[in-house]
Amino acid sequence: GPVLAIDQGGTKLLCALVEEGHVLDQATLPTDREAGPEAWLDAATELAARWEGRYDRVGIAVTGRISDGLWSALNPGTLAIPAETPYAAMAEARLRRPVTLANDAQAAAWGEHLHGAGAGQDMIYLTISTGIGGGIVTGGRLLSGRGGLAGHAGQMKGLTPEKGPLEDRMSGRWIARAARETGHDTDARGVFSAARAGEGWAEEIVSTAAARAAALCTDLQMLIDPPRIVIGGGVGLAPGFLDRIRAALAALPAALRPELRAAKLSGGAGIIGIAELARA
Ligand code: ADP
Ligand code: BMX
Repeated sequence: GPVLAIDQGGTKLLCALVEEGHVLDQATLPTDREAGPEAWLDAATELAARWEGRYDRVGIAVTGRISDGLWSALNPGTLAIPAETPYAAMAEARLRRPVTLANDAQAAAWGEHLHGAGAGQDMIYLTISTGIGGGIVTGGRLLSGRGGLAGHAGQMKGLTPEKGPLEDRMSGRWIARAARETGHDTDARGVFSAARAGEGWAEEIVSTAAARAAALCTDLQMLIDPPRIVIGGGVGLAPGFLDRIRAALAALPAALRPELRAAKLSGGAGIIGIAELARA
């Protein structure tokens, strides 16, 4: 039967009723970033009320690290989750159904693998959104790792750990911050539309983010060498962004060049993936 699927991101909450890879109905709310886990669960419960009686399982995909049903932030700037929040137990008590909890990008990787651009092959999924998250599927298995870290590409620091995680230099939050630093008070969406309108400051920010995302993709290709890297997230799927990443990679020899695909489930990858994980 249908699964109640919840995707709690740093910017938005998406809830849906999902059956066998299909979204039957969905509803969304902006994330109240200051509110905390109880209030985020309140918001999800409120959205889910319209489907009461229609599901017997719940899947929750969240930004942040999941280990043994406990939820923690790696980057509190993406969302400030208190350390080791017992979210699976909290959600089970509230929704009175078995709850499966996983990282959002890992869940989305699984969704794209089964029903989207992953085409059932080995793949890396990269979401470029509030932060940057990732998921790895290899040999038909979704990797979660020892304690939930597997795929956290945005948390890598490369050779400049003092500058913080890579996502703080190319995510949606970075784009908004870079805009503020040039005197433009807008979010990533605003920066993309200014770039389309030909504004130089915005063009510069978008192309910097794309060049950095391209470098991250080449590193991931070296690590796993997957047949494809699937790109999702509000920034990743913004018009023109994938083409810019591809352009930045065009000069690479074919053996080193990542094969990039846009997430076929677009914003629904997380809810479809977590619904599948909850059914298993
Ligand atoms: P979440 O991080 O909550 O999962 P999203 O995947 O929608 O949510 O990512 C949110 C980020 O994507 C924000 O920084 C937002 O400004 C940006 N974003 C959303 N839509 C667009 C768009 N059409 N163009 C550019 N940026 C976008
Ligand atoms: C990261 C990290 C990841 C997450 C990724 C994308 C936290 C709170 N989140 O900073 O676990 O997968 O962001 O999350 O440490 P999104 O909200 O941008 O989709």
